[in-house]
Parts: sequence; structure tokens; C-alpha cells
Amino acid sequence: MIGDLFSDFQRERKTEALAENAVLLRGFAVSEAPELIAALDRTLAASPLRHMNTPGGRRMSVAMSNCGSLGWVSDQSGYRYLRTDPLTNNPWPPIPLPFIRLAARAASTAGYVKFAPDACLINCYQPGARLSLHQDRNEHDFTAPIVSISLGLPAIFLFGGNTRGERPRRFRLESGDVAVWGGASRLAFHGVAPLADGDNALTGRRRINLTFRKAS
Ligand code: MD6
Ligand code: FE
Repeated sequence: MIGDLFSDFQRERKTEALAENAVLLRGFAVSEAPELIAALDRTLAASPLRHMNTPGGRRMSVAMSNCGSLGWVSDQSGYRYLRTDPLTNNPWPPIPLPFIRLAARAASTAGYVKFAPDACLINCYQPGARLSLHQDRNEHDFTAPIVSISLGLPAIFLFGGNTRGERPRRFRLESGDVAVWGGASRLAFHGVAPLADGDNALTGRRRINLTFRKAS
């Protein structure tokens, strides 16, 4: 079954290389997008979106929350994963089943079998919001890939190399596009350019990004 999905998707040539070991599955989540947004609304009712502060004390323009047994947070003490949402003092809500299924299916399509994420970071961009170049390096196990789902307004994804100095390439991410990256690109610098205004049928004036990680 998984093998069939792999070859169907490959045969339609919707797989695009971002870099070594980093692929973009164009439109992979389009048909599930409404279901994902509905599940997201329930998740955000338990742990709402909030603007975290960088360790340097700046308010991030992207609003964030998490689901899963671990959630990524940033504050004056630094970046780290926590079992409890500091806003509610409750555990983060569980990762909804449709999220888990889609993330695992995308990972296996990209060649990573048995991807079992324990953390899902939820990013919400409004027009003008951006994410400066960074590496994802707070996870314990860099052999697991990261699966990233884009929903709503399109964005320009910046994808650089393993040093900050390399000039990033630009990729337009549309609603339903899924990126899977690991291996040689696991620690690549990346970011998101300031979001252009628009109106999306599913999300209105917002872009949602879900990134699934094996954090523990
Ligand atoms: C975003 N994504 O697309 C931000 N990180 O809104 C990320 O920072 C990211 O898409 C690691 C792997 C995939 C990603
Ligand atoms: Fe990232």
C-alpha cells in the first residue's frame, strides 16, 4: 500500500528536491487540508496560539502552539522542548490522528519508514510575519526527519546550507505542500520571508505550518 503511494506520487512527478535529502511533495495534503484545519481548531482550543519571545527578548511575529507529548518553546531562558504548556500549565494536547497519519504517509513517500513524531509545532503567520534563518537543533535525534505541512496563504521558504553564510534559495510553498527533510540537510539553515497579504478559502488571511519532529 505504502509502496503504491510512493510510486504513484513519484510517477506524477510532484516530488521536487529542495536540497540533498530534502524533498517537497507538491500538493500532498490538499485533499486532507479541510480535515486538518478542523482538527487544528480543536487543538488550539486547548493550547492557544501565542507570540513567544526570543532568548534575546524580541517578540516573534509568528504565533505558535504545539501538540504532542513535547512542545517547542522559546523564552528568555532559551529554546527547548517542554512536556507542559507554560500558558495553561497542562500537558500539550495530543497530536490529532489525521495529522499523525498524514505525517507518516509523507515520510514514507520520501523514503523514511516508521516516522513516529512526538512533537508537532504549530506556526501561524499573518501578513508581514516572518521567520528568520535558523537551524532546528533542539531535538535529540537528528537521524529522524522533519515533516512540514503548509496550509493556507502561500509563503516563500528560504533554504540555505549548513552554515549561516550560504545564500538561501527561495521556494514558494502553497497550501497542501509537504516538505520532508533529514540526512545531510537536517541541520540546514532555513526561514520564511515576510508573508504577503491575501485571502485563502480555508484559513483567511493566514498561513499555517505544522512541523512534526521526533524530539525525544
Ligand atoms: C515554516 N518551517 O514553514 C517554518 N523547520 O513556517 C520551519 O522552520 C521548518 O518547514 C524545519 C523543517 C521544516 C520546516
Ligand atoms: Fe525550522
